[in-house]
Amino acid sequence: MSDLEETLVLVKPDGVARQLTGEVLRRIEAKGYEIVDLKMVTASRELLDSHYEEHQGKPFFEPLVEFMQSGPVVAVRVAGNGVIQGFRSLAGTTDPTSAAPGTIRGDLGRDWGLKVQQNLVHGSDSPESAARELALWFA
Ligand code: RTP
Ligand code: MG
Repeated sequence: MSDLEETLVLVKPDGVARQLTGEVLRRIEAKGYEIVDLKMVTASRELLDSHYEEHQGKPFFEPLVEFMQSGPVVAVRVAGNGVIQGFRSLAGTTDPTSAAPGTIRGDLGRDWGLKVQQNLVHGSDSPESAARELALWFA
């Protein structure tokens, strides 16, 4: 049975700065997902306000948006069967401290003195989010 989806993956500024873009892309491709489109972006405040609209008003919103503007991010359109939840499985849980070994955040995330937002990657969390986010980042 085919469940072909597209999702938005972001390599966040910490991932780009730590030169882990290739490692993230390697894991996506090794799983069998297809990289359909890719670009490096320095995100505007407006883009990030829209991207993270579900988190507006939360205590971590401002630090998160500031962090996401601290350097370029790599935006990736990824296709594959069940890729929306599948990439989230590859990424691991939000906090790298507790993310499982074998995941991007579990293997590569660091927790000495770093904030939870510095968790290397973003992946859309539903078909609705994926469609909305892909339209924002690949307008
Ligand atoms: P993402 O959206 O980046 O794929 O990650 P996620 O679904 O696992 O996490 P989400 O709840 O959507 O939160 C978005 C990003 O906000 C930062 N965050 N900080 N308590 C905190 O300080 C906190 N909680 C979340 C993380 O960067 C998270 O990825
Ligand atoms: Mg999320």
